[in-house]
Amino acid sequence: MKRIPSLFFSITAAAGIGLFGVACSSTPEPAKPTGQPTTAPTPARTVKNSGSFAVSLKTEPGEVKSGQPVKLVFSVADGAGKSARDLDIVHEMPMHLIVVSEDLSYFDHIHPLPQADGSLVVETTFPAAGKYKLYSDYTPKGGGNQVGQVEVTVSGTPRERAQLTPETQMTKEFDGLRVTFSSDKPIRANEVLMLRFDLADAQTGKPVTDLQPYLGAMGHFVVISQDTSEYLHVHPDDPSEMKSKGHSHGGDSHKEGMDHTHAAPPAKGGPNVSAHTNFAKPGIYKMWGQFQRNGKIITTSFVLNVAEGAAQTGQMAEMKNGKQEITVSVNGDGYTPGTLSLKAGVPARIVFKRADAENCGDEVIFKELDIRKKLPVGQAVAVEFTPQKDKTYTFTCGMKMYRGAITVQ
Ligand SMILES: [Cu+2]
Repeated sequence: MKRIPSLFFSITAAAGIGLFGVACSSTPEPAKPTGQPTTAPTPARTVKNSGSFAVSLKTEPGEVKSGQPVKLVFSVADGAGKSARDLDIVHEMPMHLIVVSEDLSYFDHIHPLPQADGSLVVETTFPAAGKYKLYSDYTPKGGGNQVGQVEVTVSGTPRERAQLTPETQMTKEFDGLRVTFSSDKPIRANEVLMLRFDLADAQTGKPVTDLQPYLGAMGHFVVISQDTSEYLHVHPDDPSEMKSKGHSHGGDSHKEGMDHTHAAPPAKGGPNVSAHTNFAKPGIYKMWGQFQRNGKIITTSFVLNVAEGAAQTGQMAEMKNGKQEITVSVNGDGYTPGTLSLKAGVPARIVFKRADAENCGDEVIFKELDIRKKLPVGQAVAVEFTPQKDKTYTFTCGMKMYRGAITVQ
């Protein structure tokens, strides 16, 4: 498996500025050998995002030890390196942070809160030594959704590495909740799939109808590839899903464990929750689903084996006014055609047409070209660039649910 270098920089635990201990001992202790090579300290761990923003992480204390609380301090900067403080409140929070261990056996979903100095802070405790991956999911005003990926190495007592084995049983029980996972078609890469979770009470076997919204949705799903390079955060298609608006978390007085209150009266949900997604590449993935019932968050998980997608031959472009041109239509099935074939060195014009509002393709992002365009319904929107030899370009919708690829000859 290959990591995507532009998305992911690995930085070891010796980085980070040790300021002062949080709730733990303030007596400086010599660092214990962790089996990890130590490197010269750098001011902070910085990662580039999929877009033009970057998030940096500083830990307090600098050395992160298993079983001991640590403060995670995030700072977001725009392409020019300027602090970007104005983050949209998405699902009631300015930043969602997903923490997983390298073997994907440990999962946490927490929320760094804005401080007076513009940073976002959350306290956490890593349960065991080893490497962890942190995904910071946030949306700077007008900048679109960003995911920063950073690795943290934790010293202390290690834990045995867990095997990631695809499920053979698609019904599992978690905290009194019996969850049956299914999909509308075989799980293959590069296809828009509907993932469905049927929920029953483990004790009575009765379908659950008293699901409560959690952070403005009936469920939150996070999907991560075995190599941790691919990250997806999806939400249910549920029409009763509540929109969070203006739920500000400004100021620095917020404490960990704050109550996520909802302005609207809670709607009841269940017994099934479904969401659409699209796996970029084949392989093993772990998927976590979070639901709320009786005020308690229940985290469920399934390990999936995503098969190779059907072989796709690229649609050839046609020459028009000295440019190679292709029209791509956007609808509930994604992009048609989904694979385009272009000639190197010839200016290309790709025209997107979004048929209706019944799909999430309201913007198109060309990651490699750093191009992001809104696709108003019924309007033709052109993306122009000159493809380079032997390159592959990809395009996705804002939520990365729809994916397209361009091969260059
Ligand atoms: Cu969250």
